Amino acid sequence: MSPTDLTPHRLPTIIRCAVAGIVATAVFLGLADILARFFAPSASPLVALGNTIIELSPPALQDFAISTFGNNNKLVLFISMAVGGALLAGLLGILAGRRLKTAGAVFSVIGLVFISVVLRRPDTGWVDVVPTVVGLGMGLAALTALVITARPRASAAPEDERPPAASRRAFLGLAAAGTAVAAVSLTLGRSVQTFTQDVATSVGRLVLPSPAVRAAIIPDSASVGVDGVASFITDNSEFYRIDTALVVPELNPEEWTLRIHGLVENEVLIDMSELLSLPLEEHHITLACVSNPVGGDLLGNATWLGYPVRELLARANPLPEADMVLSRSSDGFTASTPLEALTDSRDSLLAVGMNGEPLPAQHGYPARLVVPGLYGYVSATKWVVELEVTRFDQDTAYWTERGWDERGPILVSSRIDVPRALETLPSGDVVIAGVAWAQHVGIDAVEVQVDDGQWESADLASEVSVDTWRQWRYVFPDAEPGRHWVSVRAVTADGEVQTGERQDPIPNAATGRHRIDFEVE
Ligand SMILES: Nc1nc2c(c(=O)[nH]1)N[C@H]1C(S)=C(S)[C@@H](COP(=O)(O)O)O[C@H]1N2
Ligand SMILES: [Mo]
Repeated sequence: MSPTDLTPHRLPTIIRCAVAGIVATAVFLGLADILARFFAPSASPLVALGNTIIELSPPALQDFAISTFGNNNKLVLFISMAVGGALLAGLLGILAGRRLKTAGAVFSVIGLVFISVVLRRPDTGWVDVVPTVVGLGMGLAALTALVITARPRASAAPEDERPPAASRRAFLGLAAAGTAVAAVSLTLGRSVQTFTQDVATSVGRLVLPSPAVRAAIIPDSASVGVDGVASFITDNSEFYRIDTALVVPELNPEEWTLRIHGLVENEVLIDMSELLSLPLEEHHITLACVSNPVGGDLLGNATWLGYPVRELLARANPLPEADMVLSRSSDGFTASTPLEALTDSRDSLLAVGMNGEPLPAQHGYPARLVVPGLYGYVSATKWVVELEVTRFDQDTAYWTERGWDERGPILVSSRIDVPRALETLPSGDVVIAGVAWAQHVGIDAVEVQVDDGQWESADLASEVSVDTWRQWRYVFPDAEPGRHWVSVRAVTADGEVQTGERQDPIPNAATGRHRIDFEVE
């Protein structure tokens, strides 16, 4: 055999051992993950670790991940975990090749770390460590068996690094079996449908009542009719998703309740059948994420069906000293909403429907808050189970503890959707179009500046509600061939002009004007 012959069954011992470490770790985490389906969601060591990383990562990193990867931030986290984990597991396998006992001890210590990570989650108790313990045992067994077959026999001639053929086959067989076990468990463990038939079918079963108050009819004139501009209503499947939940919480609407307590005269407990029997209202409201970068797409507009939070709070009757409502989700996320935004005349909803359907699981099924005029992180709690009436000087919320503004009002902003950045267009008139928003204040004007010329007024689509975004359109006449650039700014109904001063999202949203360059042929 030539020294460079690295066909799979001729791999050097060190690589076989690294493979052993990776396969054994995958067996551990895969088996624990599938077993966890019978326990709490965070009983999966993988899920618990991912959630712990999210929770403990510095706010700047979390903000970077959301601003840069947007809806894909969790995928990026998973991939980083997989790459980092495989590296560590490979090293562990190599160690096992030299000192199996030491590696076994390290493996067990890692297992203990996973156990403590699982126990730290808000939704787990002692029994939820069972999947990790069982997985750990199987992983250790896999590591031992794999490493023993991966190592050259002591009896082999010293110059022959390779184990005998029988042992090579045993190693390959074991490695393939281990990989199959891990792959099947992870695939089944991660496919929500497998063990959640009852939730999946109850998603289908929650029948929304028709609204007592219907949303405004959306006229054709709410759209400027330019292809490529975000449509006035965002499809549920295209709606941005931002949350700290690595695994989407699965709440059974039959067991769901919302508890209102704290600085209130009466504690209120409401369940789903009572909620659905109340006169529900439908409103178009544009939701936005504070982490949205200038020109970004972390916002969307939907028709929400729900019950006014104002009415629920009136039942509870907040005490005069209260000034904040801390809403809490089933997975421990919290948002601090100024009490006033939930009791004034705006259409703050405890929502159960989104664009004519029950809330999709990712968007808070079976119930969430939607508050016009405030960023999602201080108001739009998904999977909401609790409203604690309190005070800003007494309580803080998830993102406030990480350096973000405690009140989070939405800032006026605008975006160019057409043309696309760096698009090449034929000469002549150039259609420029996009959206602008200043929820709960309203957009009065949008202005466009091409090539550092005058600020020109864009045409506005008709206003459906001050709580929604508004499309705009401007035709730049007779564009000369060559490079051009365009900026946009919006003016609110209060006369506030969107600032051109650039500021990062933290602590209270990015500012600055969206600008794109395009080319005319
Ligand atoms: N339970 C829970 N609710 C949450 C969050 C969260 O992390 N957990 N994120 C908030 C943030 S930051 C935003 S911008 C909105 C996004 O709502 P969406 O995912 O339905 O678009 O949800 C809010 N509600
Ligand atoms: Mo957000």
